[in-house]
Amino acid sequence: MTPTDPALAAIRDKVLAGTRLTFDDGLALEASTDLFTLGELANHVREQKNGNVTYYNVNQHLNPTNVCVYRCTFCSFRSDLKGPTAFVMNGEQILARAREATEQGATELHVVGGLHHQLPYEWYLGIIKVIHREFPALHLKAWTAVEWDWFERLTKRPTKDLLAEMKAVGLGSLPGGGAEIFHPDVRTVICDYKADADQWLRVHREWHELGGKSNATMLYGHIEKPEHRIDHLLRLRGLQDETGGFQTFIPLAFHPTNNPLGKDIPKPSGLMDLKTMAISRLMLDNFPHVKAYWQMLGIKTAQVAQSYGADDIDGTVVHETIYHAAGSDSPQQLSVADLRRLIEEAGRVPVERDTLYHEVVRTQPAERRWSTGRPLVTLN
Ligand code: V47
Ligand code: SF4
Repeated sequence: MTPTDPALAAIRDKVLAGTRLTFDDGLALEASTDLFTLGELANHVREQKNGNVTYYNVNQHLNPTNVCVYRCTFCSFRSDLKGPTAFVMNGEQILARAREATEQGATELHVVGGLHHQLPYEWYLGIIKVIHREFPALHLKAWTAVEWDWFERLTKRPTKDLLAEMKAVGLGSLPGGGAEIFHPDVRTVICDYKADADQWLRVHREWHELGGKSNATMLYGHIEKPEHRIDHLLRLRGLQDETGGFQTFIPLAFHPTNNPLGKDIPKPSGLMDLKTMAISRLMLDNFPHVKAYWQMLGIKTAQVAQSYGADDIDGTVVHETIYHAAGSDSPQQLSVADLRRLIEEAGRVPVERDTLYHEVVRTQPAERRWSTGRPLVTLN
């Protein structure tokens, strides 16, 4: 089919020939409103890489504290040290959550939080150590590069050593958070002081050099411009060329509720969500997976995004707080049946994966493992 936007014709030829897209190609994609062609091209790449499969996992989130020394202007989750909503979980609460995850059949715990003013690095290390000791089958995807950079500032020890130390006691992989927008024109406005682009990328490089896998994100739909998004994607593509350690890219739509940045900024439109998904898939030609995180996009857009480059919709999640603090109206959790229906309705084949994309084969229906008595959310 011929693109309705003639500017996309040359890019279409490149994508079909498997030729890498340039920064200027990225800008041309950004400038186009030919959503149909963007989706068609992204879907071509998606199907080449992942066929007709959409992945999901059975996971839970754990945010051990919301107290944070930083003040990212987009953040609705953080609290001051003595703020009325400040919390720090104790060891018992943390283990109880890991136990609940295990009982519900989770293969992964996603552990991230604030950078607490007073807690030492050993507190963060201890969380990984005790959970892994008690529940060794649970994959711990823990601490964003921003947190690792903070641990270095706390301990004055190189992140490389800290990563190796935590790997030895059970760290499984790194999540993709904290990347926001790398370009300093934006980064210094939305999250000054925390790890900059080079520091974020360095932590992931070091983790990859240790043989680990990680994810990457991009926070879009606020004050950034198209050139900042393309710059961000190309920096990630550059590191992936070097290490091959990234598994999944997750574009994160800005949620404007309860944070200073959101005061005059609306939520990104459906068009922008789908365009960003498609452009990410097209620019990140060396990333195996692109995720439509349903908690962030909403269930409906996540379902459609499977035709715009996404081959993963994340998991059951449970206990998500970052997006709910920022105004997400997605449910707190989805059942496995709901996730599978969401995927099948889009004409894809649902495959449960573990964190490292091994297929999970269950000997009993996953649903029977949901035993807490809490009602499960059902898709309409
Ligand atoms: O780094 C914070 C973002 C991220 C807001 O690796 C916000 O599999 C939008 O990285 N509006 C954390 N976004 C979440 C994250 C993530 C999520 C799911 C899966 C994975 C993975 C990683 O959330 C932060 C920041 O970029 N964020 N506040 C907000 N108001
Ligand atoms: Fe702290 Fe993370 Fe929120 Fe920034 S996004 S204020 S680092 S919790």
